[in-house]
Amino acid sequence: RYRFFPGNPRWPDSQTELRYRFLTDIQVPGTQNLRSSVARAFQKWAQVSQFTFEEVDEDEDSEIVIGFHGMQGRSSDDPGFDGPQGTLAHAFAPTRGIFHLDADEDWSGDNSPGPSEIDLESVAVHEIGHLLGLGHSQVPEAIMFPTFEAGTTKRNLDSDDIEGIRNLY
Ligand code: TQI
Ligand code: CA
Ligand code: ZN
Repeated sequence: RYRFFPGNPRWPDSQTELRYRFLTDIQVPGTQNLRSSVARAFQKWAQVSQFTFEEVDEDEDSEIVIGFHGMQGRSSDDPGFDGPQGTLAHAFAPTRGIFHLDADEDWSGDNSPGPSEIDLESVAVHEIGHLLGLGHSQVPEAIMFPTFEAGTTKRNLDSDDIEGIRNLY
């Protein structure tokens, strides 16, 4: 079954409109459709919760910041990613609003990933679950189950994910 983070951190009830922006300093091959893949991922959660999500320009205020990172961290408290494979992405619990993608992965922004490619939309749906306050689930069908295979897609919320978000908010 679904889990929350320790202490059940969540976005305040007053904040149902969450804005997000993309950092564009690192460009990654295969991710031309980054914006639409991430927008579709946000829509899955918007459909089953109180939240609405809106992309804003890079120089505007937003609750959520999305960006690629390489092995070099952006700051001293940021160790950076681990190169190809291993960790693909990470996102923090509410209300930090940080969603990083590993720039060194073989990302697929297409409808169907090649055999070794990582489906960006699938990973985004999972990481947005973390951004909203869900930890990992033990239900294998759940988006929040901590296993994902290259070359596959898993883009739709399971009833376990939906129960999780509806119980937190
Ligand atoms: N990144 C891990 C993840 O998102 C990072 C992580 C580990 C984490 N433990 C956490 C984030 C606890 C928040 C809370 O789970 S990952 C999956 C999986 C990853 C993993 O790159 O390993 C997906 C990214 F495990 F679910 F398949 C996307 Cl879908
Ligand atoms: Ca990696
Ligand atoms: Zn996870």
